[in-house]
Amino acid sequence: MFKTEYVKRVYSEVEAKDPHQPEFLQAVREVLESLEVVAQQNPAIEKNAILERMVEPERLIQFRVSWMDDAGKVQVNRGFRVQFNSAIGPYKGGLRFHPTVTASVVKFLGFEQVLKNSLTGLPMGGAKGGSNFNPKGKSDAEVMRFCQSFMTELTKHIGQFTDVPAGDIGVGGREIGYMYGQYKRLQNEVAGVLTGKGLSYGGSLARTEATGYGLCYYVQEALKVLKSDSFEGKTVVISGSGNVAIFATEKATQLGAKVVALSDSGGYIYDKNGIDLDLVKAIKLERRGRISEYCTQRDAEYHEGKGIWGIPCDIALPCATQNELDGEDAKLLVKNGCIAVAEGANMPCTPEATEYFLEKDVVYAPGKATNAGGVAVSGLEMTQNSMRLAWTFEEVDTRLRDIMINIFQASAQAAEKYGMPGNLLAGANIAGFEKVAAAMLEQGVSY
Ligand code: NDP
Ligand code: 2IT
Repeated sequence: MFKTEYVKRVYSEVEAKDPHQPEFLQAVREVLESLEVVAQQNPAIEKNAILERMVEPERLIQFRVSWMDDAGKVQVNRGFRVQFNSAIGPYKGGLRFHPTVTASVVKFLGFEQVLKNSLTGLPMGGAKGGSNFNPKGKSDAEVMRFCQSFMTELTKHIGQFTDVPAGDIGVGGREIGYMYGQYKRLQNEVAGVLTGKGLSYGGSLARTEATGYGLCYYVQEALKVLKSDSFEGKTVVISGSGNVAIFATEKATQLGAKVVALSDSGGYIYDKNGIDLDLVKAIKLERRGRISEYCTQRDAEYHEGKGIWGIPCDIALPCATQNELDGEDAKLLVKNGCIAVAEGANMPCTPEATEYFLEKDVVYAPGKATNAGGVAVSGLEMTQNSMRLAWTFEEVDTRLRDIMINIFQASAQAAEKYGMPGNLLAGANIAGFEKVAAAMLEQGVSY
């Protein structure tokens, strides 16, 4: 609960304006709780209505996306782009294609993206977008027609110096390619307007791996500094089996851990011998199949539904979606000896789970810090596009690792500075906020 009148008022105004946006309210509440102490010590924040401006997006665009399916039927979806904050650079953030996408979901993601992008140290503002379009079960031709229609409207609002979208759930290389092709045709211009592009037309090496790898670099550093420990010999449970989960599995394994479980929205697999990642890649990346198929080829268990957090592990990496790990799951993990939880997904832990981890002294790190490697390498892709150069995998990967270590250090230092040592959640929120707030103050009452 809030302690100061100022923050209490800011939150209740958001609640009154957006009572039907639970995900957005959840994200705002968590951040405001961390920033209360900062606002108390810096009167310029209240005087210049910085928090009021932070919680109000600069622009929210909603649009109709009509397209024709393979049967010749016209389908209608809803598209969004929220351009949340441009204080430190052009808007930047992913696009999500999933039936659960609403204004609330894109606003929570855009709000978090502002602080995440700030933490990377690169000059990027925060944005997010997407559609309630469900790519599952659609043919490539249907996905292409949808993407072309989506981009026909989105193109009016983006640009390499304005807003640079990328992927997120349901948006990978295939979708980025179709959208990029349409942008280029509409604008008659070759520009780094999307990131996560294919390597043959301006993409960056290591962007595909970046979020999962970055997550593990952060955890490795946190374990080293806070516990004099590492991934070596640890048992790891990872939820999801998409882009983030797959490359988190790859890096955790390279760092000496054994990943024993992965999931999708249908259920989870448990392979006590350690996940065979080549098989997962073949199922998920090549065939767009279900994780249950793993058990037809390996001696492993498949369980329908949730329940993945009941598997005993040392380290848990939720990499699927928001609110996938609740208070009960947190209790189970701690009871089974889990020492670290780091978020590959955005807001995967409920507030009850987060609170429990902090209370029990589990190393807990929030997504806006731990999954920032994806957008960081997107920022590096923008740099390479502007320079008309392509760096090697090693060069990008080294920069990624440095950025993740910096994010851990900045978060730990901010937590320490405001009297909450070891609280990497508050630290990330504060470190991300300080730079954005300073930029907003210096630029006056513009937005
Ligand atoms: P993908 O689409 O590649 O994979 C998503 C995975 O999560 C799939 O296994 C999917 O299962 C599962 N999933 C999605 N929605 C749900 C749901 N409602 N319930 C249960 N499982 C679900 O997405 P990414 O790997 O790219 O993204 C995963 C998370 O990481 C998201 O929170 C995203 O915002 C975050 N993230 C992604 C970044 C990136 O660079 N891609 C960067 C930073 C954060 P199924 O196939 O059954 O739907
Ligand atoms: O949540 C995220 O940070 C992403 N989906 C990546 C955004 C990006 O612009 O690369």
